Formats: sequence, structure tokens, C-alpha cells
Amino acid sequence: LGEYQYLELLDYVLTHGDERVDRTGVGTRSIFGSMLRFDLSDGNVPVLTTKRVYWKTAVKEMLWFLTGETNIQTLLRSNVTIWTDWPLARYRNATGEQVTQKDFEQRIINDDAFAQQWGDLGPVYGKQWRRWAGPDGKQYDQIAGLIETLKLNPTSRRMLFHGWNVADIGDMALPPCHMVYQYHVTSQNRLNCLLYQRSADLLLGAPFNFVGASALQLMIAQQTGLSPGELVWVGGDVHLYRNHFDQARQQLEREPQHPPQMKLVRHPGSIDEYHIDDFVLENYASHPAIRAEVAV
Ligand code: DHF
Ligand code: TMP
Repeated sequence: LGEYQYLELLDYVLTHGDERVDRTGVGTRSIFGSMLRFDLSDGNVPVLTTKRVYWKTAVKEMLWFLTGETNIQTLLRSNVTIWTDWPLARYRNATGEQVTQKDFEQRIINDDAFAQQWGDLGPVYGKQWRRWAGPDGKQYDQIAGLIETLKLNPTSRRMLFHGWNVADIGDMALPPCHMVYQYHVTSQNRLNCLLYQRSADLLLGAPFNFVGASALQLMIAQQTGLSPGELVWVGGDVHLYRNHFDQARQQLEREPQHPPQMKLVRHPGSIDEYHIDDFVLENYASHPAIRAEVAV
């Protein structure tokens, strides 16, 4: 069961992680290099059961990446607040105004000019995935290219898309964490995905990344006439923040349940036409949510 692998990793980082100071100043225990494998072939998806995971939020985030947008306005309009902290910190630093998160979010939602000035994360995921700018000024749609290759040449070893656009890193609110997605088709027509994540907040971020990658794998499989296979997750710097240790211990005391199944209830004509109501999660029996602060 994939969730046991996750819990084992959580336990390992907690007990053997290298203690260090990180960019955020919070401090982490960290290990370098790990792999988790999740089997999606029987409909199961890695939505953790040892705590409640807000899977719809993670799927909405993935759908937002696919639109190519980088402004949090559309995310906020769909009630997703997980990216607010970074534009908010920037706004507070620039203006010295101690606006509350709620007020800031309302302003982004209602005031387009304000959103344009303060709500953009820079050329992050959506921009690089859908509109990577070449030196010639041409824009490259990596997702469309991937789907085309999956259909025309599924034995290709070049089926991937990448977020790490070196020239743009300096303009991003955060350089991409989930960075490379590579795909592979088996002789049984199963679509595998390997996600390379250079930096993983194991308690808060990673569970969302498993859900986002799974949802994407389901969509791409549907669009290419394949069935989902394995999701292989590879982490670079895999860490637990100091203020997440108690939450990790609490989670480790819980018994994992059978994973839920994610289904697509509609077959849209293209990768660009999915919305959140196309996803249902069945048999999700989870332990209660575990609250944790995100390090900004
Ligand atoms: N920075 C850090 N330090 N860790 C992250 O995981 C992270 N993730 C980012 C951006 N920067 C980050 C984007 N993804 C949450 C989950 C994912 C995410 C950002 C935040 C989060 O706070 N999750 C909570 C609340 C979920 C909700 O309110 O819907 C959780 O309990 O899962
Ligand atoms: P870094 O850029 O200094 O590595 O900080 C990014 C932090 O955010 C790090 O703790 C990893 C975490 N993170 C995830 O785990 N998943 C995500 O999807 C994102 C955006 C960030």
C-alpha cells in the first residue's frame, strides 16, 4: 500500500533527518533522495487516509495550472487559498500595510487592477507548462506536445514536461517544486508517471502533490485512450518543518485505511475542458484533518 511507504518516509525523516536551517527560517529535518510508488491501475489514488486531505483543492490547483494562468485571482474565485501567503507577504513588504489575509483575498477577487498588480505569482507552473517562451519569441505548449506524442509515438522516451525555466526563475514567487513530469506507456497500454519534486514539504505540500499528479494522470490517460498505471514520486530535498513534528507523530499513530478511488464522470473533448465536477472520489474514509502552519 502506497500510504505505508509515505508513513515510513515520514517516520524516517522525523527520526533520522539532518537538522538544518532553511530559507524560511523555520528549520527542518531533511533527507536527500527518496521514492514512493503508487498503483493507480485498480482505480485507487493516493489521497492519504491518515489525515483528511482536501483533495478538491489539490485538483482545482492542478486545473488552474492547466489553464496556463499564474494569477491567484481565479484560484481565489474557486475558493482555493493555498497560494495567498506569497503575494500577501509581497504586498505587506512593499506597502507596510498590515492587511488581513481575508481582506487581501477579497480585494484580489473584486478588483482586477489590484489583482493584476499584486496577485500574480510570476511565470510559474501554468506559464511554463502551456506558454514556455523560446528565444525566438515562439510559445511552446508542453502539455499539448506531450499528449500528441502519447497518441502518436507512445514508446517515446521523451515524454515529459518541465517547469524549471532557468531564465524565468528570478521572476517567480517560488521556483517550481514539482518540477518534471515524465510519462511512460506499458505494452498493456497503461500510462505511468514519474514526478520529480526537487523540494518536498512532506507534511503539507507532498500530500497535495500526490493528488494533483494523480488527477493529471487520470486526465491524460483519458485523453489518450490509455488506462492509469503507476505514479512514481521522487523527492530531492524531502523535509519536515520543525513546527510539523507533533503533527507528524500524531499522524504516525493512525492506522491507514484502504485508499479511495478517483473517477472521471465525463469525457471532455480536450485536456482544456475539465472542471472540478468531473472528478468524484469514492470510498474516502479518512482520519480527521491535522492543522499545520505553512512556512512562507
Ligand atoms: N511552501 C511550503 N513551505 N510548503 C508547502 O507545502 C508549500 N506549498 C505551496 C506553496 N508553498 C509552500 C503550494 N501548495 C497547503 C497545501 C499545498 C500548498 C500550499 C499550502 C496547505 O496549507 N494545506 C493545508 C490547508 C488546506 C486548505 O486550507 O485547503 C492542509 O491542511 O493541507
Ligand atoms: P524552496 O523553494 O526553498 O524549496 O521552498 C519551497 C517549499 O515549498 C518547500 O518546503 C517545498 C514546498 N512545496 C511543496 O512541498 N510542494 C509544492 O507543491 C510547493 C509549491 C512547495
